[in-house]
Amino acid sequence: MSSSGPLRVGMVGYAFMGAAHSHAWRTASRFFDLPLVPELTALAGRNAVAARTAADRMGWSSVETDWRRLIERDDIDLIDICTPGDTHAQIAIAALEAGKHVLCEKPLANSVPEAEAMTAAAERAAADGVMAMCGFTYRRTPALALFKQMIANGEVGTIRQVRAQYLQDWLSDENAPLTWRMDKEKAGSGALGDIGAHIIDASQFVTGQQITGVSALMETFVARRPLGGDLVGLGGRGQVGEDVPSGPVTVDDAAVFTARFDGGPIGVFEATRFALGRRNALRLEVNGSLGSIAFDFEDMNTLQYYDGTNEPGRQGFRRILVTEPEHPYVSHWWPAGHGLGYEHGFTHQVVDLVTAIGSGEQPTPSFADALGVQRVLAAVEASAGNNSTWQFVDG
Ligand code: SOE
Repeated sequence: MSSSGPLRVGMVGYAFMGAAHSHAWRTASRFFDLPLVPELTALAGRNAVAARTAADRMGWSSVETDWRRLIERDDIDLIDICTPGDTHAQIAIAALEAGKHVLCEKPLANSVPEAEAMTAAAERAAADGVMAMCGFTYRRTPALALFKQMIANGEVGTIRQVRAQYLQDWLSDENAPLTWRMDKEKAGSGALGDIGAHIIDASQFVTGQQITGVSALMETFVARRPLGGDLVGLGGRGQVGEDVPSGPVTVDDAAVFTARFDGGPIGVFEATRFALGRRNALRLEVNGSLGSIAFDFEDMNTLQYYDGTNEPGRQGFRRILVTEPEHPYVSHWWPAGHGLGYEHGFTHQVVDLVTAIGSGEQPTPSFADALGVQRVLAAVEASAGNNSTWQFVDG
């Protein structure tokens, strides 16, 4: 594939996700043939000095201190939104109305009405060839992409059960500082929206099925935390005490729920930031009539596969090292066995997005797909707020 010109990107935000996205924009065209070559044209952040420093470090050519200015610029084709959830809707809708493609971090929004407005804007823009995609990046981990292929090939037969966990532990310390990720106004929800959204998307992605209803429990274990956290939410320490200023945690620390899928399977989901010792364990297991597949992001280059059709006495889970050129995305990287990392999912996300834009096709997950996840998040909150009563997913 030969490239037919640049894709000039303007990115809003430059913390953890901004760094991951910048790496992807810089790298994608060096390892994959893309129809358009991404250019890191401008980065927007409110603090001019900090934004300039980040832009220089991450490779952006210019800086704006207001995202609106980014959208006004004629030399920007795509807006990449890496800010907290409370800003997603206004930035994405303004960008789409200005004819800019949009990549928006997950969860799509802080509420279903916002996500619906964004989806409507995306559908209007798509009529003019302007594309929008939500950044559920784990879909682009080769092992999870292979997981989906194996299910589609019938290698587990009829799916009966789905088991999904996203386990982190960075809030286990009650003196870990308060950040925007613990503020409902900014983040929408806590573990549920931040990491639960990933396993909702991943489970629907690999099975090709939608969650239709849930019964949930949510809990906040630490109600107040010391002030002074950074934007990323992973650094610093304080002590909640009489003379140390603290603030309320207004989101969930953990969310668990059972679910039904539209093709028949039942599911169990768990999202927590309090699973001591589990740093980033996004786990997914599917059990079908013929076999099972299991994945754990802490061992992200492998997949466990149990083939129930093997002869008795020879059965057992086998470990597939997902680093072969036959595996999704892998042939563009290193020789077999050399392994990929967290950042490669973001690079593959750019590859898939730019490829779709180049061919005029809708990239996935679309805003409509991400609205579907948002509706599951809302159903989980509604159920947890009503004594775990079964809640159907609207839409
Ligand atoms: C924090 O919990 C976080 O950075 C999430 O926001 C990301 O989506 C996930 O990839 C890693 O953890």
